[in-house]
Amino acid sequence: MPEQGFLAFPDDFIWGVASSAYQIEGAADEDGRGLSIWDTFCHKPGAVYKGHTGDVAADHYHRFAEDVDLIASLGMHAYRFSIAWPRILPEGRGSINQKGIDFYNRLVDVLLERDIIPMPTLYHWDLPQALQDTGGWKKRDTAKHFADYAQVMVEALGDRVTRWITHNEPFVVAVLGHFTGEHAPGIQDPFATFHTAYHVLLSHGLAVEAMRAAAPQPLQIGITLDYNPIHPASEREEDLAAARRFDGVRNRLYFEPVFLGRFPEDMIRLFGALAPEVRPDDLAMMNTPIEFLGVNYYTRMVVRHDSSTPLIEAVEIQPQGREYSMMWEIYPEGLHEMLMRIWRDYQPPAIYITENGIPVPDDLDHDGKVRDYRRIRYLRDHLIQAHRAIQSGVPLKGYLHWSILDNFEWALGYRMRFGLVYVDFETLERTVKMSGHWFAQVVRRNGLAPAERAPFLPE
Ligand code: IFM
Repeated sequence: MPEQGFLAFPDDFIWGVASSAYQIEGAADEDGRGLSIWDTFCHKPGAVYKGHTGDVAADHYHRFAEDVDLIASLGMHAYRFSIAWPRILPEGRGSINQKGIDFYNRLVDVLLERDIIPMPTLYHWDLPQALQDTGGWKKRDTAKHFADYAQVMVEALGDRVTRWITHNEPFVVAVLGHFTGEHAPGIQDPFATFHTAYHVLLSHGLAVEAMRAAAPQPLQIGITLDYNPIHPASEREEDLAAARRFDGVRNRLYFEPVFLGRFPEDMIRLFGALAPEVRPDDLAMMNTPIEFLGVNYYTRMVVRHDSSTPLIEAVEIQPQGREYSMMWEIYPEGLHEMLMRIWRDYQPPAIYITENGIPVPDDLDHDGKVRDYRRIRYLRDHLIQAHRAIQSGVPLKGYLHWSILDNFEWALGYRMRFGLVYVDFETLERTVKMSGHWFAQVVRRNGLAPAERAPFLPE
């Protein structure tokens, strides 16, 4: 008999952890890896916090077996990692680097030996620099090259890997990479923004088609989209309209093509001459049926009308009296709101939370422990909302925490620690944090016991 008040997850629920190649692998110029746009960006003075780079990162390339042991020791069912395109095709296309394939072969084999489901993401932002040099995601050709790369990977791993994610967070690629320029390739060009989104989404559909054609067995393919509930700062008509526009740029622009086979009309109008020419057969390709949606949730956004902000005429505000992490407002109920809306509006066949986590300025205590109680509270509060969504009928099939290891947080460098496992970036030694032990217990019991739901008290 389960304890009273125990929040049990479905028997087949998949628990896991996530990472991405550039953020943990290091070994930037080893074994024939080509340059990616993040290598170039990180070495640009002033682009990344304190000039940090992913050159070494958590050195996962050399320590992957130890890292898989850690994942196994926490009892995880699945591991979401990404494949570095420039390790496989140093020029982005053409000749294949066998050593790159060998690395992911070894990683997959070690995972399978430990009964951990590999869930690779094909694109987590590290475009080969050679493709950027010919126009990057602004160019339609890049979508075709991505599909070819996806095919290479399915030919290499598709006998053992059945769950695949094409892209991670196309919004970030389009907006942070090509509008604000905070991310590689550091472009600030409104024209490039929608074109990038268009080509990334097109490449998703082309890749799904190529992967299915190359697969030796049926695959489950999905895409990971990030989502923020957008709340108006007030009930004033202009703030409501601003929130609707923000939601369009932030969420609908990506969900509608993938699930409804269209771009939102209001977005086409908003972008006007900055919008790409939309071809019906491209929309059909973006809307290719997939087996699941991966969704990343971190926070909500509260926005108000602001006529001085170009194009969108809306700005994000930080409501008073709320709790914030080092990066965002902590808003667990937004996870439930998001899942309900996605389920109502888009009806994906299955949903996985492929990322959710919090940056905490963790440190080792004198006894070698990392007491990251804030992360435990964050996790607990979000899992309660995930459970609530399942009770409401959402086909939520898994939860993968971001991240397994502390890692390179893009333009914010190593200052932001998201891991369940602490990494000392001098010695590269790993220490499982309190949150890692706590999460392992949730996984073991397949749910949360009442004690874990009560406010967490430091020991
Ligand atoms: O670290 C990132 C990850 O690469 C993509 N999703 C958000 C995380 C935290 O910012």
